[in-house]
Amino acid sequence: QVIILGSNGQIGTELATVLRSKYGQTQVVTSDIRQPQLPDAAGLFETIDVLDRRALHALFSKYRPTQVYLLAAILSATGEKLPRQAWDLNINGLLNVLDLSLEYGVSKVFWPSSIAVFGPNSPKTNTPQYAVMDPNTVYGISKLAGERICEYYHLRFGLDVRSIRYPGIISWKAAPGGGTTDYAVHIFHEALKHSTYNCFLSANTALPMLYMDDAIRGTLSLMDAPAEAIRIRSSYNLTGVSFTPDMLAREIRKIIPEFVITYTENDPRQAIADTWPNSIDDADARRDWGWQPQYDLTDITQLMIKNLKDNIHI
Ligand code: VAH
Repeated sequence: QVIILGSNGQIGTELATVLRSKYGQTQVVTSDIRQPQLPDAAGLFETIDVLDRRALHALFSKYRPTQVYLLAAILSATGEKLPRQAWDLNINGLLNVLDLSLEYGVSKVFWPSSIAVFGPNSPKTNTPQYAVMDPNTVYGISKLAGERICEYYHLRFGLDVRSIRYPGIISWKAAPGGGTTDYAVHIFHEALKHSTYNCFLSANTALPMLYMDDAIRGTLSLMDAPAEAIRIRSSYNLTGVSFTPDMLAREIRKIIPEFVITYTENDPRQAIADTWPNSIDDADARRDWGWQPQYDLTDITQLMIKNLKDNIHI
């Protein structure tokens, strides 16, 4: 069986659907710290706190998972409001899952890192797989430390743990929570509701982004690759397309001509975004396990507006 920890989140929600279609409805157990808003279709949901080691032990004992996806985390902006909780969840949650995965012989573990592992002195453009990494957010620091811990558990104990440095992820099914890149999701909701959006990042803040379908497909490609193909056990750089709020607004205006974007000053998320890369070099993922993004900015804009209109009844 497959267990997804943190299945209520932006990625977990969609990963659950795709993994259930791949492995079967009853083969995927979803779990999070609280019940999902919509009852779980397959009914295999467990309320669990990944910091509760005993409860996690009971979960692994009950389901004997062959794969575990750990998506429970506190993201960048929220992490700056709750630094100790972010470090605790992001690191001790990971350690609990890695230890139990070893104890129960889990064959594969997935853990998401982030381009937030790069910092103010990392190269900004086409940031390479290996670079100076001086993240100055608790989220980025915890993800950098987490990468080193994953690589250690692989090298020292032989655990097949695999990881991707996700850029900002854009999706319509589940709202993101507490991220810095989330402007690129909120903007679509606001554009459809009010034809205007007050953006918390400046017009020329370029960030690497990825459409959710690309992120999910990339994650499954990584997890399905033969172990010997995985040459990086910290975490793979990955990206789809880089753009600025101004570029995104122009793309939206091709569909909603009256759309107007305005910009707030001094939002704390600007300082976070300024430490992150503008674009990412993901050559290692392309070479090792055939990564290739499929959605560009035009595709993303068209799909977000269409799907939000058809499904969210804005
Ligand atoms: C965040 N969406 O904004 C996450 C992600 C690269 C950004 O890690 O914190």
